[in-house]
Amino acid sequence: MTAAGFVSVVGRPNVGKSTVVNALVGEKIVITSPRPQTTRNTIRGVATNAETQLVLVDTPGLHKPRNILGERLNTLVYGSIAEADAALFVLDAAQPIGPGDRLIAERLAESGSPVVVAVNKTDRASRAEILGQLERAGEWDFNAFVPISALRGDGIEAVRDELEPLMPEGPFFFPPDMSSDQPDRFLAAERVREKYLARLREELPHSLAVVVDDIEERDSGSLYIAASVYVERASQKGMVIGKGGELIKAVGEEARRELEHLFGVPIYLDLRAKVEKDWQRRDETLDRLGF
Ligand SMILES: Nc1nc2c(ncn2[C@@H]2O[C@H](COP(=O)(O)OP(=O)(O)OP(=O)(O)O)[C@@H](O)[C@H]2O)c(=O)[nH]1
Ligand SMILES: [Mg+2]
Repeated sequence: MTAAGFVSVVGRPNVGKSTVVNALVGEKIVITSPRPQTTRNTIRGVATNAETQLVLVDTPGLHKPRNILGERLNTLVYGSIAEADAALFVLDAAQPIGPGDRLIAERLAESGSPVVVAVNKTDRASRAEILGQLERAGEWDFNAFVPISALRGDGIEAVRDELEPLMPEGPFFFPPDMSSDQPDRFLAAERVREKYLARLREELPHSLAVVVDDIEERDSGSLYIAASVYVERASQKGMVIGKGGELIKAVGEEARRELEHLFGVPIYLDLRAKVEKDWQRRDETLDRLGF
């Protein structure tokens, strides 16, 4: 008999949720970055063993919303918790448990779902910090508490071992060799955004949205992908293009290489910068950009 279920991966921004999802899946399917609020959608990654399929739902970091986008993201997370069979609550080993973590813990407790707590980034914390964090988290009435380093892959098996028995018996939701349910256009847009997040400073990353407008197979077996890079103000357009088009070219080149690896075919990636005034604050643009 097989078992399969959904695991909502939740926590504050930047604690490493997406890195944990990639580690569990064993493949990079969601983007990560040192900037908070990298993840903006609930993205499913699939990790299948002989008997059990975990459908991991990566979520945006829960935070105090500053605009409609922020409110929509938080609503997504709460919805994801409600729909899941279990939650994986990720904490940063080196950061004290704060009001944000306590709020998430309360919501999880209310949901009644089983919860596994992962204390992440142990490679960056002292032994005392890790033990302290496990002890404080241990005051919550959750199922298991596991120290991990998602970056190094430490503790990932232990997390799997804790999650698997929590999955209900039943058939797999996805074919066992499938690692993500995301459409190619979304994966492509996210890779472009990730390359920008790595290169842009402070507030600009939050103003960025990437949309794939066109994706076509060419006769030669290659893929043609056209994507728009949206910013919120005319003054930001030059920043994403760079002097003489240098930045947009470099980002396009890096994203193209990773996408060729991901899709296994030659890729032609065409990037255009566009201004969409205050897109994060308007329902109409949020709908159109796919949030
Ligand atoms: N040292 C160390 N860094 C880590 C570890 N896990 C994640 N990181 C880094 O922490 C940063 C944030 O990781 P993400 O996986 O993007 O975090 P997230 O929780 O998904 O962030 P949001 O989507 O913005 O909420 C990235 O720079 C990761 O490389 C870890 O185990 N050790
Ligand atoms: Mg993330």
